[in-house]
Amino acid sequence: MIWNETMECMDREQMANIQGERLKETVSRVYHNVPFYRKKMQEMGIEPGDINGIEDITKLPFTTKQDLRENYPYGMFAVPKSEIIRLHASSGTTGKPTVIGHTRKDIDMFAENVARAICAAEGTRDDIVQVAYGYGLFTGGLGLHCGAEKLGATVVPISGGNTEKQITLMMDFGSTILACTPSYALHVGESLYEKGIKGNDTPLRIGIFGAEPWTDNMRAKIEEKLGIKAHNIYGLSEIMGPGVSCTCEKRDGMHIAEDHFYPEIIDPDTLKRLNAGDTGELVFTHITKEAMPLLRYRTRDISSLNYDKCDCGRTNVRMANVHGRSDDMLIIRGVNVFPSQIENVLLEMSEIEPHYMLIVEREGTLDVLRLMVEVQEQFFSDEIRELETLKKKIKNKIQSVLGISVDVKLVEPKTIERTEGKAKRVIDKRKN
Ligand code: DLL
Repeated sequence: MIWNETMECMDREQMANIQGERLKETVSRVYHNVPFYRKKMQEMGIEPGDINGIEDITKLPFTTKQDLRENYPYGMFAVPKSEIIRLHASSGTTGKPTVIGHTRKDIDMFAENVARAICAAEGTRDDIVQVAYGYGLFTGGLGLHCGAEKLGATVVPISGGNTEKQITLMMDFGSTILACTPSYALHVGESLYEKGIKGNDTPLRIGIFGAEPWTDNMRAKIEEKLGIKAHNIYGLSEIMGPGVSCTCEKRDGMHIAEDHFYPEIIDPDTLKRLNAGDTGELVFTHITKEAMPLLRYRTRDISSLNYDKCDCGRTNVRMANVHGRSDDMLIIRGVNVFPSQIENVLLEMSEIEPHYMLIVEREGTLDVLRLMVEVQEQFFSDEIRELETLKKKIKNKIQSVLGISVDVKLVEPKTIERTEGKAKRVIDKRKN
């Protein structure tokens, strides 16, 4: 089912007109209400009157996370504080968090877009949605919650963690959709397996997973363990939260709610806008947001855009799955690697469990990449020779596919810590 056929299946020209109108209105609002934007635009010599359509977006300034930090906590708000009904904050690991405000209309828009996303992910009002994303300042829990309610599905607001209880309630309540991070989904799948419950014996049919990068190989593992069809949902707190985009039944990219968030792909070095299909940094501009509209917000996420009409009937642009952020990229002795590339190589090997950790260190002047990976119980024999052979196999495969050498350490299943939220798979000790 398509939740909002008018907006999701609109003729592209008509969509561009709507986007243009909404952009003009937004630019005028931030110019008059947000000193940060007025100053930036004045410095660039532009005024709201210079924006006549969506194609003029390239005249506008970019916004970065640093800009939000410098205006902490309320400096970017475009409405009086009395209009704000909810605050969220992004999970910044360094420095101050970034604060995001929402008016009532913004929260309605959030629910609308998550309802669209759940429908795209083949959910219906007959589903029981177990929301195992964290509730709190993180947008995952409340975001999925409001969207599922808007759709009219039944919500089980269990939040993350407490896997035993997740499983009991899932079986007792008959949850048909699990919404959580892919890494937590994997953990739930493993716990089911340990209890002797096979994927097909659960009431689950769909997974709505996101908030962190995951590869197609990881998706296959999760689907097998949980006996479901897994969908990818994307978003970020600064723009809204989950539901900025989501896969449809075709799973060939994630449809963006582009009547609310205008996407662009730029070259992160030159800041030049790239063409459709090119891979680069994803940038979003709010065109309906009230509380805190952001112009050309640099996500750091790497993706590309596909404007072809999808076989599902939607015309909304699709973004490619995000396999990493420009700041996640590791440079190991001059070679660029994303952790997801290593994940892809690893998960193609049947001997391996989908749990790994990358540690980057500097020894003298050289970068050293260490990989800790779990090996399936049956392969973890006492035969040192066999383990040595497996170690060599992993090392050679990574070397041949990615061109980097890696020190491999094989560990027993369950050695690597499981997370209920976003997985942390890289420790870069060079940064200390
Ligand atoms: O992670 C919002 C969210 C919640 C999305 C639940 C999906 C599901 P933040 O904590 O602000 O918001 O983190 C945003 O997470 O810039 C990406 O780097 C990453 N991310 C989010 N979804 C995906 C995804 C939420 N499907 C940051 N694939 C984003 C890859 C993702 N990365």
